[in-house]
Amino acid sequence: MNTSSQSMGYDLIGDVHGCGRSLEKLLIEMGYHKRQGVYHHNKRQAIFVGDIVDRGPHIRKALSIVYDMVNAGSAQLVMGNHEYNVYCHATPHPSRNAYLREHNPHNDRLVAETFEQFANHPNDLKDYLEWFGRLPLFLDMGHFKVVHACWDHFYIREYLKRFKTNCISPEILLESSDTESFVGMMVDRLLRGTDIRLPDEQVIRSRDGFERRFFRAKFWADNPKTYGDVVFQPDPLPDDLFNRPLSEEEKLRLTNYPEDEVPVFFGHYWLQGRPAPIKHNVCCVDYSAVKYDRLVAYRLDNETVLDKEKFSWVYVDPPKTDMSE
Ligand SMILES: [Mn+2]
Repeated sequence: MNTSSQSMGYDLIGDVHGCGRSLEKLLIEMGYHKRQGVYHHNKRQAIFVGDIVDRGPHIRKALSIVYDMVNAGSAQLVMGNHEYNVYCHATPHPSRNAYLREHNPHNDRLVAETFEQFANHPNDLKDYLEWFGRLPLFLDMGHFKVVHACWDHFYIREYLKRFKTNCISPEILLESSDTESFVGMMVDRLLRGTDIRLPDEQVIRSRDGFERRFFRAKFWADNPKTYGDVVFQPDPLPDDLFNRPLSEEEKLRLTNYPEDEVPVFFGHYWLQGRPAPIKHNVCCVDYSAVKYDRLVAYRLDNETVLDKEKFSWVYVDPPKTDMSE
């Protein structure tokens, strides 16, 4: 892991989700330019928090920009749950007659755009899958940290002890397909965050049409007492659930990010509106680009207290007749 270049600036870029044209606009706006066909910046490096794929109209373009930048050293990418899903959806289990991730209508739907857009480019997809199989799950850069959804000290310490690397591998991905295994639980925690099951078999329907039996919870809540203290998702909880006390068991499932830690950056949570840090050391850079809000970057220098003036963004326009994003 790179801790040597504290003088270099870093641009932490939120979930792209196939908004390839908007990504290009954001990079140009931040002073990146093409050298031998690859975007780079003389004094800065881009760090993508994952979820380049799925949902949006220009997934191939987005992937090729990020892949080329990572290979040239002008960017880094941590794995998002969508890269994980695509990899596991496409990879047969070596000993069972199944894929690493079950094919069913819900799972198929989540990865549909990616496979459709690569239908005529199978070799490119193969290269990207190979790459996904070796991505870092998290980055500890010394003066800041990056993960797709949840920085969990316990899992990350254990992972480093066990595998001596921050990267995933095809072998580890195979193990993770057993959701009860250590790696299965870790991947779920880091890439999807903590969640709490709704009591009494309740179901809420989210705005994107999926039925949810869980709600997403913060990993930075201090001493939370109720569901309302930890809920962190675009869909609000009904009042009775919002005020419901957390059980001791539910509290144990949560994790916490200490106030005195270095800043942590992540995506995943579909924020909207004008970007701002969540806390002085906690920053989500996912502002719902693919739902026509903003593709956002936090431009980090050496500050330890994050500043709401240090975001850059481009608005993502709804499609017109020419299919622009
Ligand atoms: Mn996402």
